[in-house]
Amino acid sequence: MGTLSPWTTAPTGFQTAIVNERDYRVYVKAKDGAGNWAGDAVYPYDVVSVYQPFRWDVTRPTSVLTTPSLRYLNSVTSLAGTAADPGDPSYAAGIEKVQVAVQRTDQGGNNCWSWTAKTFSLSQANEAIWTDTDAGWSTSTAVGMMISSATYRIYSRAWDRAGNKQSVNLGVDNHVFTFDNIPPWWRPPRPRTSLITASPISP
Ligand SMILES: [Ca+2]
Repeated sequence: MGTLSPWTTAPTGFQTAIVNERDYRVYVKAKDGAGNWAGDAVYPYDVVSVYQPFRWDVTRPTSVLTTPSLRYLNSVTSLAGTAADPGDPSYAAGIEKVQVAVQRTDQGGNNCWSWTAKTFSLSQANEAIWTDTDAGWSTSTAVGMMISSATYRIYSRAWDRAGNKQSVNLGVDNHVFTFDNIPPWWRPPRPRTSLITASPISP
């Protein structure tokens, strides 16, 4: 037989037997009809060994928003935060990317920001509400996103390099703030008109 491609195997219990956040190697060897072996190593580090290394990580990463941090704001130019892949620091896969979504909570219906349409027009179940942030986990707010007196909820979602994504409870996990860039209204009081009419005092 010339080739056997692809070959596959699915050992029972393999996935539950391996330990989270550890490095593994899968070794392979093959023998032809004449008895010649390839990859027939006696020990794992034999030079003839043929293997594929991988790291097993099934722990979800985390992220939090740090900018903006206040409840009421009159300027929001960027959304930024921090992210981490918890667990054993020597074996956790590490952060791949962080995504962010913006929701207007003072308006009902489909109130999540569309990064392409530039409107609050998507349902929170729509994956298009998420946009990738830059490597430093920040993204700029878009023109038309921040309207005075509107209330916003910001979500962040981290992914690790093993493909685990942060679990986000939409409508619950969030940072909420009210945007207001209109100065408060104030009018100086007018002098009261005197109700007392002066009259000459008779002697
Ligand atoms: Ca992880």
